[in-house]
Amino acid sequence: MKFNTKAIHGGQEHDPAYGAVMPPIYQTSTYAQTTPGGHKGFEYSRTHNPTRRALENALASIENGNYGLAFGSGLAAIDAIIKLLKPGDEVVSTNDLYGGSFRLFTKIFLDFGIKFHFIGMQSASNIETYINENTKLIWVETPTNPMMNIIDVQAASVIAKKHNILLAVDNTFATPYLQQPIDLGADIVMHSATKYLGGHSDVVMGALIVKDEELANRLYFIQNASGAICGPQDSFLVLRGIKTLHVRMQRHCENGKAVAEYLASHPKIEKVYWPGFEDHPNHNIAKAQMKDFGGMISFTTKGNDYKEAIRIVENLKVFTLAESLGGVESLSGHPASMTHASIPKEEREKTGVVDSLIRLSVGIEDIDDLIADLEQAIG
Ligand code: P1T
Repeated sequence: MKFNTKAIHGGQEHDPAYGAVMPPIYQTSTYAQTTPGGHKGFEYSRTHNPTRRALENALASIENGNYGLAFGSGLAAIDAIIKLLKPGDEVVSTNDLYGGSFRLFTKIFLDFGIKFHFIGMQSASNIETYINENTKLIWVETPTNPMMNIIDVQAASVIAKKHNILLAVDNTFATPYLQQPIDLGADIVMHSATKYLGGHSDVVMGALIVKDEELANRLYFIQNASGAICGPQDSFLVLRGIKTLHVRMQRHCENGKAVAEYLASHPKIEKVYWPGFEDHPNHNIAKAQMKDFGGMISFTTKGNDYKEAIRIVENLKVFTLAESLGGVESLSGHPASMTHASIPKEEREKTGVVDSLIRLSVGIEDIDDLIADLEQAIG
């Protein structure tokens, strides 16, 4: 099956009870047993739920994995990955990543004896410099949030395999429509399903997809034992979202390109970060590992003027100033004070997250209205 068909049918069966085309929302915590252990495959909804299972099967299908796991948030999914590790283990992570992932690593797991190296991965060979006998995981986000850096997943996977280390890729920005990390050699794909997979800004959810059975079983164990699962209603909503992922992504990419080009030609804008530009440092890798360049764009104001950046986000009307991304509606954000506020100023400025940086999640509205909104807001 090709991707567009998988988005709609992948891993799905019609409901065995009445043939419902969409899986019912099994809003139940438990399941009747005829005798202890005598049940129909479901015992308790932390462990399994039929609606969540339908979603997990869809997730596995669209990411070309064998196993999907859904969690209560993207951070809960990352938390489950790090719980594969033990005190003394080390992680090599990209230094440009979602602020909440950085906070989880440094404010929670550092205290559990796990060491993190935050490094620039624009040249994947840099990863190898930080690998030693304690390294157990490479953490990649590509495109990165919010600087839109591109990391070569295939090159990272060659290094991971050489040293027998797990490679996890946060595929939230790209989605499986644009990029399939398992095919590029990743062991674990992670999503904030809150974003493009859900697609309608109405759910908070996380997802993991893996190919290897043993790794899947370790993660299922953590999912059940730690219990950070999502509910059936949210599972239904994300499953519904996935069914239009391919058409939404097409429009996100089209609108994203038009907005990036508009901003790049604007005299009041200093720099636009978008991997579709030929002069983006890793444009060629983006072209090779992604189908298109997505709808996320960051930019700075001329002269790196913080007040000007705030004025612009306050003036935008069609773009709503809000945390999050990946919904049908366009959003703007100020990473330094919002999504990346938990990264110390000195650290975030090293990667380019300066006070004049604005991030846009370009939605699927009419492009003329989006450009007109930017025009009136920037002036
Ligand atoms: O918000 P949650 O579903 O827990 O997902 C966390 C997360 C993980 N990875 C990436 C790349 C993310 O962008 C996020 C969440 N990001 C935002 C809320 C944001 O506005 O950037």
